[in-house]
Amino acid sequence: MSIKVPEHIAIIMDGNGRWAKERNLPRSAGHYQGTDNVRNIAIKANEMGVKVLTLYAFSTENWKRPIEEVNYLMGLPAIFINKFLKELMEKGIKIESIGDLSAFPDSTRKVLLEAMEKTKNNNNMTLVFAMNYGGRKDIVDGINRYLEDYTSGKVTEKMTEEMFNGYLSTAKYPEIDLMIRTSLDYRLSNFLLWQLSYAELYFTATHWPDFTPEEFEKAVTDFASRSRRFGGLNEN
Ligand code: V0D
Repeated sequence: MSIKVPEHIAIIMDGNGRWAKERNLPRSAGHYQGTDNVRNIAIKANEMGVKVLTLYAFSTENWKRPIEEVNYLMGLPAIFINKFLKELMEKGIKIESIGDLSAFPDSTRKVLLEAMEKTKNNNNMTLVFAMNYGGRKDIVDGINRYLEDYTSGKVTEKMTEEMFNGYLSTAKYPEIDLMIRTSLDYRLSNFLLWQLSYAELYFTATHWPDFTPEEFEKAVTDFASRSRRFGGLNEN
């Protein structure tokens, strides 16, 4: 029997620092290793038929980290793109982003915007990087955009849940089916708050650099069996 593959998966890629500490390496080594793993999991997700993979690369809270660490993180998009853009093109993977890019250094923003431009006609999976993203900010920004539309008369209806989806940064993506968090913290940490309302949640103790394509497949298979048990009447 073929399994029902989730259309949209979101991941909190936690544990790079802990992975490094356990090996007496600097935190940057964990982030570097984590960047390679973004490639491994994205390739696997694409092969499995996932349509959208949203990764929490940088939260609005991450600015509070030591300056050296923030600076190192700012260089990761370039490292990733230089290493893997060719492969993303070959596999038809498109890069997009959510979150407020205006706070990033010009060089980081440029790398991201160029990668988005180069991959925009790729049509297999969309790899969405949540960068300087916060779930509450997404909701409040959506409210303010609605307020503009309402006061300008562009919209006359009261708000509904359906309409509100359209005011979020994720408006064009399908509903999130599965959220994975590595490194065993049971928190949402201000990730996609509204969007995760109905998602299955998968938590694992594995640190992000050690989270293999095989374990990713297991998370997806678990999702498929849970949605068969709790889903509608038409499956089993
Ligand atoms: C660090 C683990 C890929 C979590 C993964 C700016 C935190 C590695 C990117 C990336 C980060 C972003 C945009 C893009 C291509 C790649 C990335 C950041 C952190 C913060 F177009 N990994 N990655 N960006 N980490």
